[in-house]
Amino acid sequence: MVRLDRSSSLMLFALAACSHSAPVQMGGTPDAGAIQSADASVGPAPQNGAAWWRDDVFYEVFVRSYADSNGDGIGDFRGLQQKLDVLNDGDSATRTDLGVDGLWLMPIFASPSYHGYDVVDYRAVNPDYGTLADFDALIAAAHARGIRVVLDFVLNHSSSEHPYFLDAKSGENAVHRRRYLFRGDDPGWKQPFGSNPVWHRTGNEYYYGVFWSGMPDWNLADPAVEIDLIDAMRFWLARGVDGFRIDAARHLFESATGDLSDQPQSHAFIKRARAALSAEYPEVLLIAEAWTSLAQVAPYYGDADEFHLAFGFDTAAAIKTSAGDGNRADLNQHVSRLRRTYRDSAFEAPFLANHDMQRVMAILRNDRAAMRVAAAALIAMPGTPFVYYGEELGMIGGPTTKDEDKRTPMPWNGTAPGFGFTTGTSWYSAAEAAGVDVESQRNIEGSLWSLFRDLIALRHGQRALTHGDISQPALTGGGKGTAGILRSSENQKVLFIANFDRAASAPVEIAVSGVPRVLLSEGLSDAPQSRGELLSLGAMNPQSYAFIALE
Ligand SMILES: [Ca+2]
Ligand SMILES: [Ca+2]
Ligand SMILES: [Ca+2]
Repeated sequence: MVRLDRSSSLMLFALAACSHSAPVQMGGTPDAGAIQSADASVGPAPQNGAAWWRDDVFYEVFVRSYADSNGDGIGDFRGLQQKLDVLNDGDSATRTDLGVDGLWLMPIFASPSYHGYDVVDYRAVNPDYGTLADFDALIAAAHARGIRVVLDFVLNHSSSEHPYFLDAKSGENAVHRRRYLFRGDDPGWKQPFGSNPVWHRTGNEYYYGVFWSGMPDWNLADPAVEIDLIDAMRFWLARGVDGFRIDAARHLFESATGDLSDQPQSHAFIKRARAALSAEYPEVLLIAEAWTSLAQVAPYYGDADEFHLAFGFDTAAAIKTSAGDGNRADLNQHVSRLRRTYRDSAFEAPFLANHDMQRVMAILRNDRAAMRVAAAALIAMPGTPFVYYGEELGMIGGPTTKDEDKRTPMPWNGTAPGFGFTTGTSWYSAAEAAGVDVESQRNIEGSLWSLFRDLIALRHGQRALTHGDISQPALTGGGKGTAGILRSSENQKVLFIANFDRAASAPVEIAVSGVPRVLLSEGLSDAPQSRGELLSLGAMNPQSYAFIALE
């Protein structure tokens, strides 16, 4: 029943780029309970940092899996640098690039693991990925194209092979003993997100590691640890890095009684780190990985003095559920909660999936039409969107739910065995379906890659999408899959309307005024008609959507 008419329905009209400078208020209804702000007063939200990211679309890269420049089967800095022109060539007039303006690099520091989330040296790059000079060259090449770069920073824990931990576990009088958490007995605490024990035996004592024994948590209450880690962040900022994605932000501190998430000391730590870093680097961007519900993520905003952005895990779930089920309910309820919970909806970093999740296309069971509506919904959301590498191709990933299968090498062409990722033997192999590669899709009209490019270009040209408030105008008619989101800036309104259903809807009317102009649409059967305070869209085709400017 999937009808996907690509022949005539994709329209894109790029508008002139908007100003990037003026601080702009975000609307939304304050909810003092959720924000936990001392002065969560009604009115404009404060400017939360430099806010350059509000115009940007980010792209998450696993360097090991992106592009291998030297044939050793491992992606590296030079490989990524060689592919930058596919991501953004620095020329807004060309359309041969995806147009993303931010990169989040998963951990690149020295580490014994393939993923890098257990660091042994916070000031050294993983030699698998190249040298520090290669890294510097990558940052310079990214900046030359207008791409900013944020690094994954694992504040919560180190590797159990970190020299400080090797020293600390040697005994009570070790020099670095206080940098980690030891005790003589196991209190029996379990992970807040799982059922594994968090105290790990070494000799006749125990150390704390919320993820596993290979990742001992730092004792962040130790001033030497705080100074060291913030200094390590300075080290990378001085090299030109634009910010950090803070891993496991919920678990920085833990209470003496075993409450292992969202402790007040974690908030205080981030405020101190931000104040210290912002004083020297006013444009720094700090992004929270707080993998929890909207209401529990919201406090990480602080008083616009804590994180600048937080990933929208509930947003990801809502979009995927609505697209997968063909039902608007999840997205509608989520947007309503977002409006009630966030004083500043620009705090959101919406996304569809990341390296810890099964890929979107796997969740959507390879329904490419559902994937396209999901991508459009992502671009309609407030905040700063993130795309996970390969999402723009519809990568499925490997066949299992293990982490490596969520982080498989990027297919650059359809030629086995390396698929353009490597000329050697890939560190990990998982073949995608035919056509799921860059060469088959880049600049091919109708491809998912081209849709992502067009959606990103649309967003860049519409201030209502990058800076606008979000509201949910009343919708009549339609069906279980029809949803409308209105984004409004000072002088611009853009309506996103979708039918997630795999069946056509009844005629739809939505309570917005203005002369409609379709900016980008897919599968829209009738031209939208303004009828006073209502916009009439006619019956909507299965899995169709449109972005409509109201002028
Ligand atoms: Ca390599
Ligand atoms: Ca370009
Ligand atoms: Ca911790």
